[in-house]
Amino acid sequence: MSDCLFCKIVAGEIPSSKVYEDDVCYAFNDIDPQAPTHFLVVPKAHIGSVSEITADNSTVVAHIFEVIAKLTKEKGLDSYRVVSNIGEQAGQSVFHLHFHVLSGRDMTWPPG
Ligand code: DGP
Repeated sequence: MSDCLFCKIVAGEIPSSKVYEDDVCYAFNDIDPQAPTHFLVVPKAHIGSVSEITADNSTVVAHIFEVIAKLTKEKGLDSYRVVSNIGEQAGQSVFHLHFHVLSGRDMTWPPG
C-alpha cells in the first residue's frame, strides 16, 4: 500500500534499525521502545491486522512466529512478550500487521 508507513519501512523508503530480514518478513527496532528489547516483526506483503488473516495468507504468520523463536533464541531472551494490537481501541496505531516482541523487564498482567 502506497500510504502505509510499514510498507515504506519494508521498501527502505523510511529508515529503520533492521533486526532481521528474509523474503517474507522484516524485523526492526521500535521507534518508541517500551522495554530494553522491543522490536517489531512485519510481513513484507501488506496485511492490515490479525483480522485480515485467512487461509490464503496464514503461512506468513507461522513463518513470523518461527522467526520470533529464532531471533529471541539468538538474543538469549528466555522470557519475552509477543503482542499484536488489533483496532484503535486495542492500541493499534499502524494498520499493517505487526508483532511487538518485548523483553528485558518485569511485565504486568493484565496489560493496560
Ligand atoms: P501499534 O500501536 O500496536 O500499532 O504499534 C505501532 C508501533 O510502531 C509503535 O510501538 C511505534 C512504532 N512505530 C511507529 N512509527 C514508527 C517508525 O517510523 N519507525 C519505527 N521503527 N517504529 C515506528
